[in-house]
Amino acid sequence: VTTDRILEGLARREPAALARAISLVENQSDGFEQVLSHAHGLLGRGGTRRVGITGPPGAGKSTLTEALIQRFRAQRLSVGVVAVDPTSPFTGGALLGDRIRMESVSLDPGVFIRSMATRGAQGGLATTTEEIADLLEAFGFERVLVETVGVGQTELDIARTAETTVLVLVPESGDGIQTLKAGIMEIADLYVVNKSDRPGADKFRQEVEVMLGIRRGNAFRHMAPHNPSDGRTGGRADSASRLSDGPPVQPSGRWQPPVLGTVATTGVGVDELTAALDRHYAYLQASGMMAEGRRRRLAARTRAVLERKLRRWLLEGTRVEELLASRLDELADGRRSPYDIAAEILDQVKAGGSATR
Ligand SMILES: Nc1nc2c(ncn2[C@@H]2O[C@H](COP(=O)(O)OP(=O)(O)O)[C@@H](O)[C@H]2O)c(=O)[nH]1
Ligand SMILES: [Mg+2]
Repeated sequence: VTTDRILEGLARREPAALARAISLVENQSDGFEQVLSHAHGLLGRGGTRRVGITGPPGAGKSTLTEALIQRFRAQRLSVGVVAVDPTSPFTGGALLGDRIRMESVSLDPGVFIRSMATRGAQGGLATTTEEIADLLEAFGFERVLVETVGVGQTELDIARTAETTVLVLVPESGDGIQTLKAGIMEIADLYVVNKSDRPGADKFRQEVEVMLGIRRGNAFRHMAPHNPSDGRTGGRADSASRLSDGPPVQPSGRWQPPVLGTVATTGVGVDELTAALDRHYAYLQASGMMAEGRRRRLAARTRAVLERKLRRWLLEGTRVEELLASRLDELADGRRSPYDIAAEILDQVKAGGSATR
């Protein structure tokens, strides 16, 4: 019944229904998959573009997001935003801070901003975020921005659910170069050195270009540029002397991720950023990567949904918990191992240990 009401509200394009649908998905409440399945039928029609924005805390992602929203609105494009915030008692205030700073756009009906807590979404955060982005697209937003905090695997997974991934770095973050060395740089399609008003920005940007193999430099000559791990970003240039101002697509036809400088607070470089987003979108379409990426994401999504269903069934639809409880003594006093018991439980479940109801 609730689900039907939400679906009706969505059909009438009521923001309140959208907010309820998002909560339903976020909490995986009854009927959430029904809403998502319905939304799925509305995807891929309006030419919505999704952009993931990630980077270390304080890099200026939210400020840049706001600047992008303003650019898109100037082009009369509607924008939906999902901001994934880490939920810790120490950073809980960040949510409110973001909301206040987003004030310039928050009263605009062409803009919908949703902050999402990371608490509780065990392991499925990237999937849940992508599903919320689906809801925004199904609702009709023409640009969907996904902001995540951090440069760990989870954040990258989230950012990569978008068609274009932007990694925001800042010159003064000493760990910037550590980030590069850790090899996570390869995942982005666009690199932004924000706070380019700060000293050392040009040098930092050049260092990033050297790390990506775009520019020949002295600083990291001893290190081999990273190779693409998944072919998504196209990896390093054939010629290390290529400058970032050169063509974005290499002779081999692969995308060369540009490194852009921005000052999000004043809007410097934001036009160049939107132009680079357009170029990347055009590249995705012309190269066939868009269709390929879509197939890959659909397969990944189906696997994730299947895993989620299996997990739920295992814990709620079988006697797993009961069997585990009955073997806890043997486990606790060391007679048996968790592996031994897990194998036994799985055997029993497979043999028909479905719900005892
Ligand atoms: N000097 C300078 N400050 C900036 C710039 N962009 C953002 N900031 C400031 O950096 C702080 C963190 O920005 P925020 O967008 O919240 O970062 P986020 O954590 O990455 O979302 C805020 O005080 C911004 O005003 C910039 O380009 N230059
Ligand atoms: Mg932020």
